[in-house]
Amino acid sequence: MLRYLVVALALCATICSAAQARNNAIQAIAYLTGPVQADNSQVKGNVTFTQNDCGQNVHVRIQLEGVKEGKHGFHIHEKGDLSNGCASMGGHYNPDKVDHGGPHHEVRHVGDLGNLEVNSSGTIDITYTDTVISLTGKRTIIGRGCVLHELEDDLGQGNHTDSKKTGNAGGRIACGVIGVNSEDLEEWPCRDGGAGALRSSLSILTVIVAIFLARNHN
Ligand SMILES: [Cu+2]
Ligand SMILES: [Zn+2]
Repeated sequence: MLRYLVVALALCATICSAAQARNNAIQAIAYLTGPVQADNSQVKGNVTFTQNDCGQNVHVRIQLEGVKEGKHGFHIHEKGDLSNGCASMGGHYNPDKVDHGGPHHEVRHVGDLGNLEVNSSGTIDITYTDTVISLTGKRTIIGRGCVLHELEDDLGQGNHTDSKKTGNAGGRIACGVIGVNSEDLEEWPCRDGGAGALRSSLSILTVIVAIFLARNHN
């Protein structure tokens, strides 16, 4: 009897781990564009966001062209409203109502992604990981705005009156709405704590129980 139980538990552990390994990354995309400039250049390109499971960090890939050389503030803004171009996307996404900061600061807007540094080619293709934004749960950034600014974001460290609000990053030179780019919606929205974390602890627990039972039996 016990032997069957051990086999059943081991089987369950295998199935649970298989479910864990399933490719269920959640992906979102924003196509950014800006107005055509006097020199005929235009900022455009994709920003893709990938979250491998509920509650995990988000990998952000930024592929843009037509950007002037230098540092440019880059944020998630609260609205996905393009009715008046980038101007109608509202302020930085800031559900905690705190001061503006940099991506690695303890105090920051959820939407504060810092600066993009662009070289003289005007193109950029970088990937970085952010620990605050999420594609799931109550604070999903999906449906909100992704905005590139004319100037460098001072990350809340400047003397300007706007420093603690916007980083004084100047005008909005390109923007786009963050949309779903994923077919697997099974996990949405994540429960608090994350379904991935729950599955993971369940399968570990099952393995421990199976080992314990097998030992006692022999
Ligand atoms: Cu902004
Ligand atoms: Zn901000």
